[in-house]
Amino acid sequence: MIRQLLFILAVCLCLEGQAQMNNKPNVVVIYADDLGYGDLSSYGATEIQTPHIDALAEEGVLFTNAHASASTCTPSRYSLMTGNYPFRKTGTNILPGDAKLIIAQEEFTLPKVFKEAGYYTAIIGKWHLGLGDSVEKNWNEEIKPGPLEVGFDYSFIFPATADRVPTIFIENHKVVGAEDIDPIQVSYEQNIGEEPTGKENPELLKMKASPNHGHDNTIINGIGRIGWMSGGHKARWVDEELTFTFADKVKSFIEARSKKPFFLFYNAIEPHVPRMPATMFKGESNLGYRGDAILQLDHTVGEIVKELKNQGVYEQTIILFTSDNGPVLDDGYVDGAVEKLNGHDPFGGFRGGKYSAFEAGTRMPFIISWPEAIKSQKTSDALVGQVDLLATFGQLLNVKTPKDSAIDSYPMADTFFGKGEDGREKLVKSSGTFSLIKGEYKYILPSNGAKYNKLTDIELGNAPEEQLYNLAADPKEENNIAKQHPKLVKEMKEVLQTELDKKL
Ligand code: NG6
Ligand code: CA
Repeated sequence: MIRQLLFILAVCLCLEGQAQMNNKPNVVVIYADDLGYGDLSSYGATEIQTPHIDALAEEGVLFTNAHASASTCTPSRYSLMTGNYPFRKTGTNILPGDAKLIIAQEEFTLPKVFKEAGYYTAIIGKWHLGLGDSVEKNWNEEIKPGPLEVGFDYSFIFPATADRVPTIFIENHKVVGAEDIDPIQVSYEQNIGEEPTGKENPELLKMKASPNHGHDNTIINGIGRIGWMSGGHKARWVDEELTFTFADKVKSFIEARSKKPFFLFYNAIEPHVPRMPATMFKGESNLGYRGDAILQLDHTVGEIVKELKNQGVYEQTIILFTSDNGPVLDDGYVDGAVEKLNGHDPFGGFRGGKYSAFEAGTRMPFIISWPEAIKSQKTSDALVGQVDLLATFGQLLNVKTPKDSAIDSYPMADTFFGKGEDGREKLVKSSGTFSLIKGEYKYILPSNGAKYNKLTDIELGNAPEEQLYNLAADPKEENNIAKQHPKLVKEMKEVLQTELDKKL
C-alpha cells in the first residue's frame, strides 16, 4: 500500500515537473543593435552568411512584417521594456552616457512579467535607458536605480552605447574594476581630465572618426568617443573583448540558472559603431568591420544555443531574435562599411535606414524558435511589434498586465509561436515624425524635419506634405499615393492622432 502511494506520489511529482517545464519555458531575447532587415542570410543576404541565426529560423517562425517602435535605440528599447510607445513619455530619445533612468520604478515592465511568473531574470549587454536619479552620479559608488530596480534580478551591462563614455561594465550596482584611487568621472558638457581627445590628437586613433560626426572626445582604446571621461583606467573595456565578456556572462548565467525557468535579455552590441570586433573576426566577412561584427554576432548566437544544449534546456527555451533599429553604414567612424559594401544590402530593399521614417528604419528581422512547441519552419507576414512582447509573454505565462500599463502592447501568443496568422490591426512608429501602418497602407505624418541626413547618407522620410504608401504593392515606398486617396489619408491621420493623444 505504502509502495503504491509512493509510486502515485512519484508519478504526480514527475508530471508536475513536466507540466511546469512546458508551461514555463526559458526565454532568451537577443536584441541586436542597428542590424538591418537585409543583414541575415535567412532574410535574403547573399554576401554574408549567418548560419547560427538562420538555424533558429529553420526551426521556428521568421517574421517579414515585424517592427521596432522607433528608428533609434533608446525609444525602441523603452517601448520593448514597457509595452508603451516611446512618445507616451518625454525624454525617451537617444540618451547620453550619463543620463538618468527613464523607466519609472513603479512602471510595469517585461522582466516584471517574468518575475511575477516565478522566473529568474537577467540583462546582459547594452542598456541605454539611463542610470540613477540624476545626471550627476558617483560612478565609484552604488549606481541605482537601474536594471535591478525595474525588474531584473541580475544585470551585467554597459551604460549607453559603445561609442559613448563611460566605457565601463556595471554588474548589478557596481562598476566592475572601479578603484577609489582612480575615480571615474564623466561629462557631456566639457573636457575633464588630461587625456587626449580625438579632436586634438587624431594621430593617436586606431580608427578615424568620420568628418563632422563628432566622436572626437576622450580617446579610449584608440577610439574617439562621444563625451569625456577621466579615471577608471582599470575598469575600462577593450572593444575587441566586449562581446566575449558579455557572452561569458551569458554562459555562466545559463549554467547557473538552468534548473529554474529564466528570462535572459541579451543586448548584443553588433553591428553598432564603433565596429571593432575581436581579432578572430577581423577581415572574415569581406564587408569590412561591419560585416565582421555581424559574423561575431552570429557566432555568439551559436554559442548561446550551444550552452542551452549543453545544459539540456534548449528544447524548452524560447529564443526571440530581433534588432532595435535599422542599419546605417557611416555612423561616425571610417571603418570600411561604405567602401566595402560589395553588393551587400543591409536595408533589405527597403527605403531609408536608421533614423528614418521609411521602412528600413524600423522593419526588423524577427525570429522566434521554441523547439518543444514550434515543430516546423514557418514564415509569417503578420504585423507584429516589439511593443507586443510584454503582453504576449504575459498571455503565455498567465500574468495580468496592471490597468493603465503597457497600453500599446497586444497579446499575440498564437502568432508569435506559430499557431496563428493574426497580426495587429495597426501600429505606430516614431522617427523624427510618426507613421501609422494599418493593413497594407502606411501613412507618414507631415513634418518639417530634414529630408535627408548627409552625414549618414540616409533619407529620413520627413516631408511637409502627406505621405501614403501601399506597402503590399510598393514596399520600397516609391509612390506617394496620398493625393489619390484623400479619404484614406484623412482617416489614417485621425487614427494616428487618436493614438498620439492617448494618455498613460
Ligand atoms: C547618434 C550618433 C551615432 C550613434 C547614435 C545612437 C552622432 C553624430 N551620431 O547621435 O553615432 O551613437 O546616436 O545610436 O553623434 S543608437 O543605436 O544607440 O540609437
Ligand atoms: Ca541601435
